[in-house]
Amino acid sequence: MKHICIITLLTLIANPALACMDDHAHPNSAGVAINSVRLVSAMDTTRPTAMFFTLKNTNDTDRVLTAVTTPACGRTELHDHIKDGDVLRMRQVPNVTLKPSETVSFAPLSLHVMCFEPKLPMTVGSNVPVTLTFTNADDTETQMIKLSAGIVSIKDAAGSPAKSSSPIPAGHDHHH
Ligand SMILES: [Cu+2]
Repeated sequence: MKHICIITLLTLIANPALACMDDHAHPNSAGVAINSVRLVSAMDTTRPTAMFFTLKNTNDTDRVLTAVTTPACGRTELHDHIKDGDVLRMRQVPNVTLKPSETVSFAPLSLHVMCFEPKLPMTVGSNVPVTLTFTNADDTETQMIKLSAGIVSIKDAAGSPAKSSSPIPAGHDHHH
């Protein structure tokens, strides 16, 4: 028994990278690392708002994001921006494909989740549940990943991956 333990320990020492990859290569059942999930606080229920995040496909095959839903929004759509002459216009896309090892950022003026009929109140610094649905390329496997989105103000919408896992600080009121 002692002998086996020593061998195991030596194996770990010899392959620290392997041990590390085992811990982190599959952050959820979809094999897609999801970071910086944030929903821009809505001011009223009639004006849509947007959700952003960063996705990294850790699989060696394609993964396809097909839907993002949250009870904070009456209805959601996946949107992209396309250049129409000099103007950037939004358009709905049916899904977003992540190539193996590809990182895709949903961000202002780029891909985003459009949140129609936002539910109020949306307090900056609070969290709402969100579900991301992924499939494989031939749509034979579906994974629904549940996590939470932080509510951010419009000025913090661009976000940064470094801030992702820490709580979003509330803005300071100015004082006289
Ligand atoms: Cu949009």
